Amino acid sequence: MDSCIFCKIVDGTIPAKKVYEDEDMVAIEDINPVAPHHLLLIPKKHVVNALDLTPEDDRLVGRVFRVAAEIARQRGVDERGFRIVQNSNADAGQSVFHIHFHLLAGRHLGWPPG
Ligand code: IU
Repeated sequence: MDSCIFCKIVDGTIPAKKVYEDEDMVAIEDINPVAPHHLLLIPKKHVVNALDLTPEDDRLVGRVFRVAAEIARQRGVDERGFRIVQNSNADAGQSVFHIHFHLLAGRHLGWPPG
């Protein structure tokens, strides 16, 4: 999608600190981190949010969770804990309308979220 900032991050037109990439997704450092570890896992396919997923994306979403867990393990935050968050639409605070999954770790994460 031409006007989508995350499509541009995925294709490298806009620079970002990529920490992981495979054929399906990239993981980048969030530019406005809210935790000591704050990454975004961004599928390369332009999907708006959870409401836009189709059955053919089931494998992709499962893979995002497995990669997020692997990154948490590599960063040594797996035992203390981490959170994977996907915001869909306004009340959840979605600000970029290309699906992404926040990986948050490195501090106590309160519950319920704000
Ligand atoms: P949200 O779930 O749509 O609210 O999250 C969007 C996130 O994308 C937010 O944490 C921003 O700081 C982050 N972000 C980014 O890392 N790089 C960008 O160029 C833009 C947003 I625009």
